[in-house]
Amino acid sequence: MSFFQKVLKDPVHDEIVVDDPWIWRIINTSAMQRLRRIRQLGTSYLTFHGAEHSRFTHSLGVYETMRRVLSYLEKEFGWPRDDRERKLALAAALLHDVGHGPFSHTFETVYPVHHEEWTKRIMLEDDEMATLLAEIDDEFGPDLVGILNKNGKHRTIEQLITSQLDVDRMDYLLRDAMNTGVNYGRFELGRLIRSLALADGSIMLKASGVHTAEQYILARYFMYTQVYLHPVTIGSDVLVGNILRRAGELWSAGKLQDMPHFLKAFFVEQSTVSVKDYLAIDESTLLYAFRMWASTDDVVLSDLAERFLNRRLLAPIVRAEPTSEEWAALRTSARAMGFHPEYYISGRTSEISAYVYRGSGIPVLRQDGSKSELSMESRIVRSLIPDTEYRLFLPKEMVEGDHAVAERVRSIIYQEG
Ligand code: DTP
Repeated sequence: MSFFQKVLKDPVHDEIVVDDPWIWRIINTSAMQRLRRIRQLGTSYLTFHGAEHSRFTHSLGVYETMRRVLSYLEKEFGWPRDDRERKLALAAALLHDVGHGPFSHTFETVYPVHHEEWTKRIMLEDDEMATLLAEIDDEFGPDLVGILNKNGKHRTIEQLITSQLDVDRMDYLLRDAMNTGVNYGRFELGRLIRSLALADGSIMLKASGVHTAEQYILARYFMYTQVYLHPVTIGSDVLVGNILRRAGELWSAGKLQDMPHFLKAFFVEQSTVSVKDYLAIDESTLLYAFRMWASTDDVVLSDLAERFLNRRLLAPIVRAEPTSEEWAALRTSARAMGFHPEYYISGRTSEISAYVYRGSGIPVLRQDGSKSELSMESRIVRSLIPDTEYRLFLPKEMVEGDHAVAERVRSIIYQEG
């Protein structure tokens, strides 16, 4: 076989090495290339202007992280055992986010299908992708889906793709920190990889790696509290959600002419949306729709779209959830200023999951071979407990200024308990 190698420069890992032409062909599928048009952090670029990096660059980074993890595990623990297992791990890393949609998490609230479901459908139903995966063997695509479903057939790969110590997080923390310009997300990636152990098919942390893991867990904690759940970003998400909701309602009622054809399927009968329909939408298509709606006849939709495009966002107020009397008074104030309360006042509770994630911690392998768990070994990790924060979002005009409505609103929102 002739020598094949592609080396891509990368701001996080310096180089991403592709030495398998089959992986290169996956990277070049239209489903993967579409990820160039989906930002990794959704609307966070409206808060951190550098956050323009895409799901594509992250997917390559996850692939590279997996490649490095595999090379370490192969040397130290003799795993993966064969080329198929290695290909499965690399393809799972590369493709794990291929089902993300525009403004990922926000779009999922309006069109409630989780991106992981789309990832699985793309693997099995997109002709180009399914054909490539079947080149390895007929079970390859279904095995990748099995990894995402955590069916236990490839337990080590499952853990490396989704767990407290997964290659997804290892890449996104570093990449998101670098692109937003914050310092919180940093940790020693090489050292963390060398702290991994493989025991009975399970990925564990060597006891000597506890401090490295602490740094990584704290990085995640700070990235959530300071970046991912930033109130301005959540407010931008709320705005996107309200735009899509208004557009959907107008369209269903036959009151909206300006609907790009690629969005129609999502507003008619959601259960009939095909993989082809889904792959046709990305952030460029959604922003095109927003541009169109900014000059549509409906004043609510046009104002909301214009606010998003020109970053006139809703103001976030951190406070307790309003009582029903407070909600009623806020709605009356919104109407007094000409704002439709259903689209201009919203509340959101953000959950900071801290350490324990989806019910499991990080298993630690002690030097004597006994097993423990990271929070048992680390006081810092033990101190991280889940938390929630409520935020109220409303137009700045309702809160700022010395007019009577703003004074009334301020007296409602700042007077608690
Ligand atoms: P995790 O394993 O951390 O729970 P996940 O939900 O499995 O993550 P995703 O790739 O969907 O994996 O989410 C993680 C990425 O999305 C990461 O880059 C952080 C970013 N992110 C998470 N929440 C938000 C948010 N509210 N706004 C913007 N970006 C977000």
